[in-house]
Amino acid sequence: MNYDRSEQLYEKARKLIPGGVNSPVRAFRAVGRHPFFVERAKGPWLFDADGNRFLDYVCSWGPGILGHAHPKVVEAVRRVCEGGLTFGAPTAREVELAELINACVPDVEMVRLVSSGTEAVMSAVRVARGFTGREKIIKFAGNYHGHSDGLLVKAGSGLMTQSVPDSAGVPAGYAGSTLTAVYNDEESVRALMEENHGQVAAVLVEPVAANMGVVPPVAGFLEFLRRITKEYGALLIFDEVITGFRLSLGGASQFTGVHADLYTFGKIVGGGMPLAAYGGGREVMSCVAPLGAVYQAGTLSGNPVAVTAGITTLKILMDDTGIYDRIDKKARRLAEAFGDAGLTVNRAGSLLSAFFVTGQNASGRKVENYEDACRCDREAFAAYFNHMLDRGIYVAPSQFEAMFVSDAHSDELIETTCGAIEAWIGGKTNG
Ligand code: HOZ
Repeated sequence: MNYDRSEQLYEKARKLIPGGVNSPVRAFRAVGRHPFFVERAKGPWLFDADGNRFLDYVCSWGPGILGHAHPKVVEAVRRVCEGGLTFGAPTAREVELAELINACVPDVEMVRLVSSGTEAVMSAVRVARGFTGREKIIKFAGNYHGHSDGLLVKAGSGLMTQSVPDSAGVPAGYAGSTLTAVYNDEESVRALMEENHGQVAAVLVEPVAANMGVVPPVAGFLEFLRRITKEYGALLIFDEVITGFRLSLGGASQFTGVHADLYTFGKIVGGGMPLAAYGGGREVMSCVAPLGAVYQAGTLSGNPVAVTAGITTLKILMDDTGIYDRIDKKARRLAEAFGDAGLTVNRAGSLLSAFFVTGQNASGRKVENYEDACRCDREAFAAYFNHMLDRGIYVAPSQFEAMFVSDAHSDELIETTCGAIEAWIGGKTNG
């Protein structure tokens, strides 16, 4: 494939934008090549500045559950733009989106709309602190909750890709009230709760971790978190920025049967526009200003264009009852292909990861936490990424990001992808 135009753009971008990109993982550093620059996208396809076409399993890192540029979403956005792009004042649409979120996730009796997942989680943590009057929070190594200061501690996603668990520039005092437990390890949570008795405001968790690759909770783990938070008077926050409206219409609480006190959403809830949300029960959310003393605000919060994209997307998901079964089936087929290729596969619904785990011991091949994920062979992952991209298939350029399946990925395209996975293994065996 020819990448001349992308190369030119990258050269220019590096002079103007740190690393040439507006979010680190996009720089493709972990896979030893330069990024392609996207010009447009439609359905399951991305088209770059050189006219190359890629079958897209990144789906904008999660929002694209319907595929790119769904005609109904695009039309609704086009129409709303005519009436103004931002008002900084309440609209009927915000009420409608709040109603839809509540219909999908009944635990969310009240919701605040914000502009990014980072903002949603940062605000939910503030609410938990304001509500409980406590300062500390427990998070899990390898879980990623956006880039607010206190949450960049043993974080997943781009920090794992760059092998830097903690960001520079975060004052020790901010990170000091963030305690880190081991995902899927009950004892590590109980020990922190005991050591910090009466000080923990919340346990913050990705109910299905998807920023150290996909790592589902082991049986009973979320139920344990629900019990122990109640026992110690802390809140349970589900960070559903990735899993919300993805695992099921009701997200992780419907998928796993475990209910949290606070939820954060992003990605799908904005239908491809910059919109995120946090919410929970009426009592907890009544802490938020102007009702209560927890302050949070934003000029573009509830932006009418983003809200319209979110409403339209959620309505499509609510009307099309078969969608979750379809994407689940497709992801299962991909998981089979990775499994046949001898890789460790983790999957939850339409989220999956193939892990290039090193070591021969079968029990050592499970990936259940940050340490397991860190043992993966990054060079082997990079070789696989490049093999797929050379065949026009774009998977996330990092071992530690999820593979997303959309409704626009036809069965035929899934089979093509399985063929490319088989060819990669074949090439390795023959080589
Ligand atoms: N943190 C997101 C991935 N887990 C953002 C990636 C991006 O948009 O570059």
